[in-house]
Amino acid sequence: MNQSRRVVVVANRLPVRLDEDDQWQISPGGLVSALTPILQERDGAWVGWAGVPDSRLEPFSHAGIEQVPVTLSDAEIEDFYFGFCNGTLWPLYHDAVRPPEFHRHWWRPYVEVNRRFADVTVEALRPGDIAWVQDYQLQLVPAMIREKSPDATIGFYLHIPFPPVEVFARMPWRRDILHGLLAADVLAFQTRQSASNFARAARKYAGASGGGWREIRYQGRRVRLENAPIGIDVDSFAKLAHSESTKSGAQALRRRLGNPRKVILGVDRLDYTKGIDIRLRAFQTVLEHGGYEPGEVQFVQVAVPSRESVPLYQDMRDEIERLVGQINGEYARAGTQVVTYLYQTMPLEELVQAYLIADVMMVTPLRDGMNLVAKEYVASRVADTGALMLSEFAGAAEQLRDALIVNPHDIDSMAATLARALELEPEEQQRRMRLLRRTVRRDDVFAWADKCLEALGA
Ligand code: GDG
Repeated sequence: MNQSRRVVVVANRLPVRLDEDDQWQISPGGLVSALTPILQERDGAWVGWAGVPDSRLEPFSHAGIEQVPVTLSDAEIEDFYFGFCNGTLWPLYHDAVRPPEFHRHWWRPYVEVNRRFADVTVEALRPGDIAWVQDYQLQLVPAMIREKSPDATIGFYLHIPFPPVEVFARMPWRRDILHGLLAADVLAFQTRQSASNFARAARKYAGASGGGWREIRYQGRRVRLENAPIGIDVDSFAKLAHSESTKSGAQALRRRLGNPRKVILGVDRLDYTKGIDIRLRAFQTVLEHGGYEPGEVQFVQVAVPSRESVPLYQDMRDEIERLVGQINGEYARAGTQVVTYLYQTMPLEELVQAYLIADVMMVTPLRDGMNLVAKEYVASRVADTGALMLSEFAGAAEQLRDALIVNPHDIDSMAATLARALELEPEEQQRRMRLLRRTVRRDDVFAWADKCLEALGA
């Protein structure tokens, strides 16, 4: 195996963005921190949009990586990104928890933008390179690269779920999408379930053959399917959790909340897939049942602003804020809230402070590719205390079997599990957290990148 094959990552966004002083800065996040050392070592490149409309930028080098910008116009951001990606694909792939919209005037820009990403990638590829395409925004790119570079090694990773074939069936352009993906040599998914959903769809709607889900044949080629759950940079969370400044910040945060006996935490992008509203209703049900004095228990919800121009997201925000007001109106006392709601992005250190004070972490999406917040909470709980409530519909549930697994559609059972989690015995907390921490550490983001790249012969 050639150890030094160059890797060209192709993703919707570049790993860098312009700050207020017009300087390029690395965008923080697990994917970027996992891939940066790999690309640096292999003299790799990253193809993506720079985050500024109509910016016609030449390739440049930053952090030892060749950055290859793709230009998107304002209209394309509207129709490709907010339209087809987030109005069609996002809800459809998350089990249609909201009705997906199908518009031909969104599909055409999706094809055009995918074509532009593929063309820029073909330019950047040298013989022997690996093109590694990321996520649902770029599903046509593998076939578009293959057309122009028939011998290229192409990988694709889907960060969100691939839906059951009965749901995927609604997609008017289902054959085009399957054809786009099946040009890859390796298609990797967050869960076994997603890989097997894809294999079924490929057989049913694209004429692919082969039993099982590990390998299928399409137009005379073999396509390998991988179950490769993404992880986090565990050490960076553990290090922050051990640091004195994080620990004292966490104590201060708990004091600011009025030193409640129990803290429950939710951290999500504000998205209708994350089940924030149902989680609040479960908390409300626990309060209705009594047993907690005002000030004894606090629910902290961090909701990171996301896709704010999309009406479905505005509706969700209104609904959540109405519920927060209703619960506080009924159960708070002057000076003591029961729900602290933060519609903002926190610095990472403050996020870890929040993880450190959370006796119960509620991760209850209706559907989620993986959910990294669940793993970050576990990695931060270095004292082996606390309880993780995890939706059975998060990809993470295939791995984190020692969490308290819940059905996020069942408010009463969630309330019962929340009541149990709040009073979980210390030995039980420790037993579960140790096992969870072992799993999260073993399957970290570096193991994930190795698995994907090894499958590609990197
Ligand atoms: C997609 C898939 C899949 C959140 N609030 C703050 C903050 N965050 C960070 C978390 C975490 C990330 O955002 C969220 O990642 P998730 O995995 O939970 O969810 P998505 O954004 O929907 O991600 C998902 C993921 O891709 C990776 O493949 O797991 O299923 O939907 O890292 O820490 N970070 C900071 N402040 C905040 O307030 N600094």
